[in-house]
Amino acid sequence: MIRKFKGTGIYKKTQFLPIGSFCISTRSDMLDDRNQEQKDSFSLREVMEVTGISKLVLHAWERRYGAVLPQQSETGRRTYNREHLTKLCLMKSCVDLGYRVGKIASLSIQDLQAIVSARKTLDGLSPIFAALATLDSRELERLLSSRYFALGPIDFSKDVVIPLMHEVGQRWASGDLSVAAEHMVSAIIRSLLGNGMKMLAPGNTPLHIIFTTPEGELHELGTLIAALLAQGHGLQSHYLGAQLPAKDIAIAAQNIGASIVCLGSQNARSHKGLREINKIRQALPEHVELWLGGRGFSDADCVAGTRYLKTMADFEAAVACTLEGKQPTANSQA
Ligand code: B12
Repeated sequence: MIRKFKGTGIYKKTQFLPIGSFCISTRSDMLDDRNQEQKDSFSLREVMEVTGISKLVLHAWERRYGAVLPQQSETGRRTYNREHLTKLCLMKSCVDLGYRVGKIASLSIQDLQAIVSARKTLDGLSPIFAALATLDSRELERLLSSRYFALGPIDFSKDVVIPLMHEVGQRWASGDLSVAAEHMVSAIIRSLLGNGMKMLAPGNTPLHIIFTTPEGELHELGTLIAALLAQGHGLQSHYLGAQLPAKDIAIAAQNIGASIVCLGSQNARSHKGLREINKIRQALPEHVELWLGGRGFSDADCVAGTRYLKTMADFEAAVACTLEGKQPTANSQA
């Protein structure tokens, strides 16, 4: 239900998004679309109405934590600006999520937004974790496939797979998720992402890029996602599976006519490190670029003639540069 707050152009929405065991109010999201008049000064009463924070609590947040500093008239009447209002809305959402005011009062609007949206993403994943807890593979497959078909392989990778697998890793490390559950979700995602390569239109540029992981590295989902992204950008992606020996990488690069070989790693201890990367570099012709993607290569980022790309954003930027014909900045030191 939405009702207009008399004379202000502000609407109070008495509707909350039920998210997991918490309720995140949609107040801060509402500010922009609602206030077309671009009003930038709000009375205490308006702030209380929009944020749902009582006068007592609001004053305590200001006094004790310096959450916002509204202008005060000689008679003590407070005037808040839009930034104050946004911050207070976000703070209220965080408090509803269980955060202590003392911990969040000094955060910026961007940081508060990040907390709220990370929580929303995570709560959107709660049916998936419920299926994982009971090892219900049919339900898990249904939930993941519906998201995959709704979003398409690229957005599914970015918006579902990366946050989901991160959380799987956390829960697995803390013993809250079984190894069987982690294997189950990895297998389903592996199969969906593999299918994604077929779903995407083939690259429309003459650039061929091959993807694999070095021997020992079983983590392949990040590499598969990179292959999908590259294809989405118009490169001709070839995903060769995980753990390809150096000499076979070189043969594949030659047979395919690849101008880039991209290796992925999510755990530095899984592969043989610098020695293996040097071996692969030497096996490849000089004109073939060697890109190293993922956190597992943070130690190998100094190998001459390679390019280290820590995140998917780094990878997409490198692809964009390549397409624009800019020279990549390969490492120069040995
Ligand atoms: C799924 C998984 C597995 C699966 C992999 C299945 C598969 N088919 O890929 C299996 C069961 C095989 C596995 C095994 C192991 N795993 Co594991 N695994 C994971 C888990 C849960 C998810 C990994 C994943 O796919 N994430 C999705 C990717 C896309 O996200 P990301 O890792 O955050 O990657 C980001 C960047 O690094 C980058 N990126 C990643 N890859 C690539 C590739 C390219 C080309 C580019 C450009 C960018 C890029 O993009 C992402 C977003 O920016 C992680 C937990 C986690 N927090 O990541 C642990 C994790 C990676 N595993 C870990 C460990 C310790 C292991 C084992 C050693 C466990 C064991 N005792 O046996 C073995 C090692 C096996 C081996 N020899 O490789 C640790 C690594 C710790 C570390 N030092 O970094 C993690 C972090 C878990 C943890 N919290 O401790 N694992």
